[in-house]
Amino acid sequence: MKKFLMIASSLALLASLAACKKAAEAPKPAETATAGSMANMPMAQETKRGTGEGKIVSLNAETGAISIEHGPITGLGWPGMTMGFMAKPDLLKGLAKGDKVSFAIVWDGKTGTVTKIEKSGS
Ligand SMILES: [Cu+2]
Repeated sequence: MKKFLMIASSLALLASLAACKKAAEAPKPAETATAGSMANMPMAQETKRGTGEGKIVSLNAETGAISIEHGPITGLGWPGMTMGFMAKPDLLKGLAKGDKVSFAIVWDGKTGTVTKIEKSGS
């Protein structure tokens, strides 16, 4: 009987240790990719689409280069930052430095290309 109790208590100890370890593990960040074929594509050479909001830091209407101070990019899992994108120059017509915009981009792993951009009211 004594032996049984010892085994039982050491099992309980093991179980509590296991529970401790599990609780201490950091939660994994949630997968931000939306369900569908895109999420199953290999990371390399993957083309991803994202949308975000931000403020135009600079733009060149001739080359289509645009720099946006943007918030988190939905679909790409990017945090907010300031970065440069490329766009068809026509897309940038009517936009100016300082404008708040909402935009959509395609990311090919190296370059973010703006596919849609418009002034956001707020
Ligand atoms: Cu960025």
